[in-house]
This record gives sequence, structure tokens and C-alpha cells, in this order.
Amino acid sequence: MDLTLYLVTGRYDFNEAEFLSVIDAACKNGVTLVQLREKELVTGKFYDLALQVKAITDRYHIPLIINDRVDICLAVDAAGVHIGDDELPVEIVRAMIGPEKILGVSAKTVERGLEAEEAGADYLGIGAIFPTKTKDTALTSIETLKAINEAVRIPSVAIGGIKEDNLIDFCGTGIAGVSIVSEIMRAKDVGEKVRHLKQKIEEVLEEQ
Ligand code: TZP
Repeated sequence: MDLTLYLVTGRYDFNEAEFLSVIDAACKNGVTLVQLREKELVTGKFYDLALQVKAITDRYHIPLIINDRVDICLAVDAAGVHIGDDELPVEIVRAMIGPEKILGVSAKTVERGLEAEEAGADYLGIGAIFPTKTKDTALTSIETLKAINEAVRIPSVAIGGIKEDNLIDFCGTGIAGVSIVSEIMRAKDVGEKVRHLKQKIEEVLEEQ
């Protein structure tokens, strides 16, 4: 599992072909993990979309993570699932997906991070670090991000309002990578944006 540059999808007003082509361009140009995050779709449509996204990620040998939906993860044999605060308990999800699949858990506090690790999480998603329009959620400071990283052994990714020009703020925080929605999904040139982000985040991670 390479968390360096983790694309989390957003639908915006893309039609399906446009949405899939953004994911394809992101995969082709260097994202290391893709999370399909769908809050509106009914189950059958989510399943169909997940199959199409998985065909793309498989082509690039990039693991696909499904946001929240254990059933969809199992149905399409995705690499794993990412769960937030209001989902099933982490140990129950681990039991449902088995030992091999990747389990990501959102954490805003040291306590939640430690609990998630204990219950079988493979990585933590920590945020929102910067203000974001993509999700209505409380902010988590860089200090808290560092404190969570120091407390747990599993790797973590930062999320929320992350852009090319604030990647530098993660120097010395101990993260394993960044999760990004709008900066990639809404880029004018997705391929170029991903290449720039990848180069910069690799520089930041080298200095950890
Ligand atoms: N969880 C915390 S913030 C966030 C999620 C899913 C949204 C991040 O989106 P963006 O557009 O990269 O700020």
C-alpha cells in the first residue's frame, strides 16, 4: 500500500464518461491509491460505477478503496474500504472484510487513532487539515496530526483542503501521504496537476 498521493473521488457535475476519464488521467500520471467516494448513488448504481472504476485502477495496478460501503468493496473485490466516524465499529468491519483487504479509518484525535489501530485499521485518514468545500467537517490542526502520527504505528494520510502550494506545510509531520479530492478532480489539466503534486509530495516525504 503506497499512500503517497491518494485520490479521493468527487462527482461534481461530470457525466460518467468525464468522471472516468479524470480517474484514468490521475492513474496514468501518478496517483498511488484511489478511493471511490459516493454519497448519493443507490446501491446498484454504486456497484456499476465501482466496477468501471476498478477496471481503470486494475489497468494501472493501483489499489481501489471504497468509501464506507463494505458490501460494495466485497461485491467488486476492491482492495479495501475506508470508514468514517459514523460507520460500523472498526473491528466489525475488519471481521467482515477479512485480514487481507486494506482498512482505512478517519481519525481526528489521538484516542480515535489508537482505538482504530487496535481494532485492525491499516492506515488513518486525518483531517480536515485546511478549510474545504468538499465536506462539511471540523478542522484538525497540524499539531494534532503530528500527535496522532507519533502515537500510532500505522501510517497516516492528511486530508482536507490540500493543494499544490500547501504541501510544504506537511514537512516534518510524519505523514505517509496526502488524500486529495478537488485539487485533482477539478484541475484544468488533471495529468499535469497530478505530476506536479507527485513531485512535490515526494520532496516533502523525503524530508520527514
Ligand atoms: N474528509 C475530510 S476532508 C474531506 C474528506 C473526505 C474532503 C477533502 O476534499 P478536498 O477537496 O481535497 O478538500
